[in-house]
Amino acid sequence: MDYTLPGETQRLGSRHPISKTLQEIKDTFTSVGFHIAYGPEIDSDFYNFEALNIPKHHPARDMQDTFYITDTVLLRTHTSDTQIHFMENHDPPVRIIVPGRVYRNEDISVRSYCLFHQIEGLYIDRKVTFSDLKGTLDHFARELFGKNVKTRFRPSYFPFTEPSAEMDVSCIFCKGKGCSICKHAGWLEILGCGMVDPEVFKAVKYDVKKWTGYAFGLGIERMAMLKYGVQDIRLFYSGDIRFLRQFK
Ligand code: 2NM
Repeated sequence: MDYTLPGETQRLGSRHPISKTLQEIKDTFTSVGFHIAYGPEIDSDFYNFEALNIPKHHPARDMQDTFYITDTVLLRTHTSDTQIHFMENHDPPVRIIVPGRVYRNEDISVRSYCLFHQIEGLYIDRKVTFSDLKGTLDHFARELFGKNVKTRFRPSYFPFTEPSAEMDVSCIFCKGKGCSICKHAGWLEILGCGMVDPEVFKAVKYDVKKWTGYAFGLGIERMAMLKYGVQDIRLFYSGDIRFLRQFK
């Protein structure tokens, strides 16, 4: 035995940036009282579309956007399907987030991939207001991007919420001054949200006179790209060890 020989170095692995970002976002919501719910990635068009007030001829239902397994069975395009399952099996109040994989049949580019991760949140109780939504999502933005970040809400549209909004944060790269990443807007869009449409409550047989709620959804890859300055979404799925090593 030659004790003077150099030892064999052990290479430590590192957690994937998507796992890290997911964990961080889950922690910020569980610390204010949300529970985590999981559901199937293969689901029926009732849970993925119908119960969410997405009508039969909506473009999102098109073969071009959704991977169908049969006429009525598909790969979920968002994790809201699991919120429908949850509401069917639990009476309000509801405070859940649903993390998971979702699938979209889109052209692959630096911004979009056929598979990505989402977290959607759902909060239902008596007399829930848009202020409750703003307070919670403001808190979330500051936890994730720092306490000096500013937020703004812009009106938007989703079939399952009314009113609906998109939330922006002041650009974390230029502090709102304008740069190439925020396309000189000073703001970055980070999530969609709104007050749950009564049509959704009807689909799960909740009393629309008694219950109100808010919901939101965000893409993990997008958050991770902003947080770590990653320019191409495909890098997360490349398995390239040189990319992954940077997240030690
Ligand atoms: C979003 C934006 C706004 C949403 C709505 C629901 C449900 F199940 F309650 F209807 N879940 N998630 C929602 C609302 C998702 O993603 C951009």
